[in-house]
Amino acid sequence: MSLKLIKEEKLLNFIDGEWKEPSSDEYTKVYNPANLELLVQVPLSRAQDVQDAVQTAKQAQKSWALVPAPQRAEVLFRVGTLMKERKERLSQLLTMENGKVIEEARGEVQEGIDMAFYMAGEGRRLFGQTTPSELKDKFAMSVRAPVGVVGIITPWNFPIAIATWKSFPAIVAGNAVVWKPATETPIMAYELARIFQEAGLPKGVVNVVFGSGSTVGEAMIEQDDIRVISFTGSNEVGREIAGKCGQRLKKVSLEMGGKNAVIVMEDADLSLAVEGILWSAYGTSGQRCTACSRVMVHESVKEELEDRLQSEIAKLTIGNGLDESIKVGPIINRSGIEKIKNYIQIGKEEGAELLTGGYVLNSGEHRKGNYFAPTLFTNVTGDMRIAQEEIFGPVVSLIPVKNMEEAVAINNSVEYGLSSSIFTRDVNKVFAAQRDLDTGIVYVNAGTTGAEIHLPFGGTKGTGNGHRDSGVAALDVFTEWKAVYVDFSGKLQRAQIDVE
Ligand code: UN1
Repeated sequence: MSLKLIKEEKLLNFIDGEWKEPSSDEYTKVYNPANLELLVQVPLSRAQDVQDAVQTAKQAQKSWALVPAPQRAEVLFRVGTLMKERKERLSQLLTMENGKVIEEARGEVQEGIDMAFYMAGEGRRLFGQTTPSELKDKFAMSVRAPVGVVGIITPWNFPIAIATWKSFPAIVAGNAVVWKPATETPIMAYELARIFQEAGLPKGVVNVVFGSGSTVGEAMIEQDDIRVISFTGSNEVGREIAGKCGQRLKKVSLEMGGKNAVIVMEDADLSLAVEGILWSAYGTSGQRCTACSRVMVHESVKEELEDRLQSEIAKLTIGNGLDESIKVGPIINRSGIEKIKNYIQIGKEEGAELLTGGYVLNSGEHRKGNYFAPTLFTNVTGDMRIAQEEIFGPVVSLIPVKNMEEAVAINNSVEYGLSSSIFTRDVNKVFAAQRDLDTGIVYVNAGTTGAEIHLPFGGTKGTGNGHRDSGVAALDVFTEWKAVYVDFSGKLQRAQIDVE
């Protein structure tokens, strides 16, 4: 299946409102993971391109910051409208470059549309506080000021949604953006840049520089004029970025994955739990930061859950996500497949029992793409590597437990803390679990995926460094608090001293 939705064979960087060749003249090829067809070539830019983008952004930001926020928001309303008009085209392109099935691609594009309208609304809020002064005839308030130029580094697994989570709050708050999208999924960046252009975003407010993390990402960190780096990606890379940004006193916001778990208690609605596990574990082929990869199940319902999951897994259709009947798409690339294969081996060696899956699908239609069979291990213990480390594939480990306390302790025993879920009908367990689960997101009677854009997104421990994407919390990443004191007494009043 070959849909020629974009004309370009080579994508270009987007700097100062124009499409520019990279200074390197080097490109890398982007393939559709469903059939390995060549989609486009993407620039491997150099530090010089980043510098050009930053200089442009710096100039553009000065006048953009002076545009009243409600007018800045008008651009986002137009961006949202254009995304809505192009939803189907964007979704198809997203499926082609990322592999996620078309229904999920539509969901991801919708997430971006929602973010556009939500953040456009912030143009009329961007709330600060007014507060009394301790002195007479003095007024005190805090306002949000833009930080200046921000750098955003986005992953391939949500190439448009996460780009909107980071760029839209930055824009509405009066910043300019230098954006490095993942080289695996450049088409969404190209499409979004075109939408910014058509929506009338002034030149230079958003700049896209394609290329590798080690060259372009590194150059972004080294640019003193980039005051914030917002990154979503691996824990390993995130730590490196944080270290380098720390040295430079650059603010850095990190979102680095998870080892998310569903807890199924003895009183759970098992049909609902099965649906929730299937959707959050095998949807997106497990390539979500929020994907469920562990299930702590009460021992009294373990066998029934195993049986039901196995029979539902057998019904999952796997293939090219452009086909509406397909439920599970491909894995992004060969190295993703290799990583998953390696964990299957580790699981077997650790003594986990493989119930289904555990192999690469490489016959018939599947031969052409990167497909991995949905996999279920059971009799896993919480300390096994397959229950501790992020696999980023369609692999679930069932861990039998005796009670909720044990399940919560296992949930909290991993390095990550993004999302967790509990299936129970007991209100006491619900409230205790939401308090005790050490994750940034907790679901009750739903799987571990499906965060909504007006709530904070992120997590504890190795998932992040205390910041959040999405919701009002995102504004904290892209603004500086400024405290403003206005003394209208006509005399010099000294705080902490001239008080009766
Ligand atoms: C991610 O996997 O990095 O909650 C983002 C969800 C989606 C976002 C996932 N709304 O699963």
